[in-house]
Amino acid sequence: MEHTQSVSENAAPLELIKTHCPYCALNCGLHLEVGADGIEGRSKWKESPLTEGALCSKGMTAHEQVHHEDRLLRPLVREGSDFTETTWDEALDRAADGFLRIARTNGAAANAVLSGGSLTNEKVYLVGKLARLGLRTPNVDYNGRFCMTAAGAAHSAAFGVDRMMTPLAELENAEVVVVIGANLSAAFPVALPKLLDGVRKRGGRVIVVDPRRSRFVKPDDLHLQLRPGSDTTLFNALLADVIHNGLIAGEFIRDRTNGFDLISRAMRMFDLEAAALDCDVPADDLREAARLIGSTRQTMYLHGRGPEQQVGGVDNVRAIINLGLACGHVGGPGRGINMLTGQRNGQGGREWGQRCNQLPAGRSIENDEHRAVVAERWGVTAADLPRTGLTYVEILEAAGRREINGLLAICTNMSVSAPDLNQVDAQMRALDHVVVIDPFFSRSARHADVILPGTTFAEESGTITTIEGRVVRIDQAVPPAPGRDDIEILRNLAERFGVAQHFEFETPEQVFTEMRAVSAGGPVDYAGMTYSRLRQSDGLFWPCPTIGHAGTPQLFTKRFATEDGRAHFAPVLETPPPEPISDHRPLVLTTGRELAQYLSGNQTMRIPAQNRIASRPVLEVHPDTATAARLVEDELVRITSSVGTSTVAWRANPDLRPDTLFLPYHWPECNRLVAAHLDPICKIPAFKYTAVAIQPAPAGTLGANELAGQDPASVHTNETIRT
Ligand SMILES: Nc1nc2c(c(=O)[nH]1)N[C@H]1C(S)=C(S)[C@@H](COP(=O)(O)OP(=O)(O)OC[C@H]3O[C@@H](n4cnc5c(=O)[nH]c(N)nc54)[C@H](O)[C@@H]3O)O[C@H]1N2
Ligand SMILES: Nc1nc2c(c(=O)[nH]1)N[C@H]1C(S)=C(S)[C@@H](COP(=O)(O)OP(=O)(O)OC[C@H]3O[C@@H](n4cnc5c(=O)[nH]c(N)nc54)[C@H](O)[C@@H]3O)O[C@H]1N2
Ligand code: SF4
Ligand SMILES: [Mo]
Repeated sequence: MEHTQSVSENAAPLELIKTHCPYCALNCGLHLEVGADGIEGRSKWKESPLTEGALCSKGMTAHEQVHHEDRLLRPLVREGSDFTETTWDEALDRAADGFLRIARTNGAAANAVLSGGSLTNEKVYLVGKLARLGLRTPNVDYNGRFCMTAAGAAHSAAFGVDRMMTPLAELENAEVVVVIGANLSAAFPVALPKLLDGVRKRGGRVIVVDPRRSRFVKPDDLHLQLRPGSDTTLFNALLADVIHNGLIAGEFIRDRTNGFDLISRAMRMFDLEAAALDCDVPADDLREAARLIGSTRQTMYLHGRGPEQQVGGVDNVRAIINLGLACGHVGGPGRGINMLTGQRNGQGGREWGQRCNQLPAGRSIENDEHRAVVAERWGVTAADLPRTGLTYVEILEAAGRREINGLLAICTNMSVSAPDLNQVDAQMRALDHVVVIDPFFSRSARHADVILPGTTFAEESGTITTIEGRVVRIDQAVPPAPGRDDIEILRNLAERFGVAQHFEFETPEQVFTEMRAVSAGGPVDYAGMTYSRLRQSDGLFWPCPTIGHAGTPQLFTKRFATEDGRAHFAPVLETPPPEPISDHRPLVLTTGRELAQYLSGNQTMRIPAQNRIASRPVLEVHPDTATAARLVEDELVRITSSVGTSTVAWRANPDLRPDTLFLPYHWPECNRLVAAHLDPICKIPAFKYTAVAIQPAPAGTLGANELAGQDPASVHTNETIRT
């Protein structure tokens, strides 16, 4: 651990611990100021990579969660409808016994693990290992299934791996930037909006593809305000126009890709005017976008969850990739087709084996060579490793059918974040044994039999892989308040499952050393990274195969990671939503982020400064739509979908399409409305498209603002759960 010192107001020396914000994948660097009483504040880490000391309001207050009065400090076990405190040993015994009993009676696959992309790489690795070797279940998946799997599946198929291909600082060399379904002002508020300003100042153009005009969009940008769900049609139209006007990169296509002929033939049938009507975007704007994109090699694409959280999520991303590849927008300065990873460790979270189809270091659980390598390095036989299991929503659905009976949930809060919460509540209730590991009592924890107090970012060391694919370190600032950390909890469970020999780690660094060895030669290679190299540098980008290797910030300069070394085109067509808008439900509800809150809110909703900015869900409605629906200012609105009804506050937003509504997702009111429709390839839920109707809420309806205070599910303290 590297320590520097600073002086606090009363002149007592404070230790400065370098770390990274625990919320979004920008992983802004910061210093925690540690004194005799623990964390006393935070200060700038000016030299931190990419973000250079800047923080959004969430990062400024993130440390307040560490010593928060709501922290779970002692394990809890269910006694009837209450929880009582107990010892670690008793809670761990009860947690493990429940799973062992279920495995004996119903088979190992009747237990499942759901985890999260906010865990450090070390914990992700141990979660996957515990599921496969300890519980011996195939059914382990993580909340990145809700987030990065459409982008991941599309990029892996096209390029061989799924990581941001061009570092974000390269935006300084881009002439055109295409932002597709990403709300940079709310979701990536540091560094990115500023980098886009730089592009504009140099005379470059920003093209935005989004049904909503967010704050980062400027008047001179070209905004294609498309019909929700129509990204594939729109990108096919751009590709057809680029081909028609001879703006493709012929040499690049010939030397470095395959499958273009098929695409090019398919695109000949494509009519831009018809596509423009279909997407509800002016045809001239599409032509202008195609001309801008195709006339420079320096075009960079940034795609967020807008096109991805759809039933055609993977195809939407492939349509973006087809266009970028045809124009040669990869493999060099100022260009790249970049996915914007979301959670703190959304990148590492999908590399280290907590996905149902994956072994560590991006290896496939169905590939016999990959199985053999991991089995050998784990000291087991390949036959011991389970095969592909169910994905997140499928696990919950299997619980509802009582095919899965035991659930270990670490770092995920399904009872706010999964689609169709009415069903999720029933599915969670149908489980016989639920163990939750979380620093705070979550809405999901209401269903737990055992709650084990989890670790906050300041209480552990480890590594995180940032949005760019840069592996960075976090250092422990204070000891874990509950007395043990997540890694120790996982080890304690492993001991009780009889596999202690596979979990003999005293420190996170020892876990990382094993991970490096397991990753050597794999698709995601960390072998050349050490904790001290990570600290001495600005972090290292994978692949980094040897100690002397400088890491790989820019991917695909000469070769793609596919077997043939080429990038692959794939023709795609728009997938219609299973429940399109109709006379009955004429509006599209789309959902997403609020700047001040993070995901299910279980951390940020406990921080007063964040709640002052955003304390309840507020539906955004175009003013014409509000008038047509006779909504009344300052009164509530009732939203009805095919699966649920929610009553919330609303406000007019002229920057939305009139047929589209936007609701921030951080409160349960949102996912009560969203049905569990999944992309058939990657099983991401279609969070961005729900057909709904709105009407003024009947007078006297209990509004969301009251609910947030009263619903015991929304925010818990140690006090409320024991009474
Ligand atoms: N403040 C804050 N920041 C966060 C998070 C947070 O919870 N709070 N979460 C982090 C995580 S995990 C993630 S994944 C990222 C998400 O980051 P983003 O993807 O940037 O955020 P979202 O708000 O989900 O929505 C993305 C955009 O998609 C648009 N959209 C909706 N439907 C469509 C469509 O059909 N096509 C297109 N092209 N666009 C559409 C919406 O209007 C919205 O502007 O944010 C990260 N950052
Ligand atoms: N309608 C709609 N729904 C969505 C989305 C949307 O745009 N619209 N976005 C989706 C996306 S992109 C995502 S990423 C998912 C997120 O879905 P969730 O899995 O619900 O994500 P979090 O709210 O971060 O839940 C993490 C939980 O783990 C705890 N935690 C945090 N760090 C740690 C740790 O280190 N150890 C332990 N033990 N616990 C920890 C937190 O307190 C919290 O309770 O939600 C998705 N749901
Ligand atoms: S939430 Fe994201 S942008 Fe805000 S400080 Fe944390 S890492 Fe940076
Ligand atoms: Mo996410």
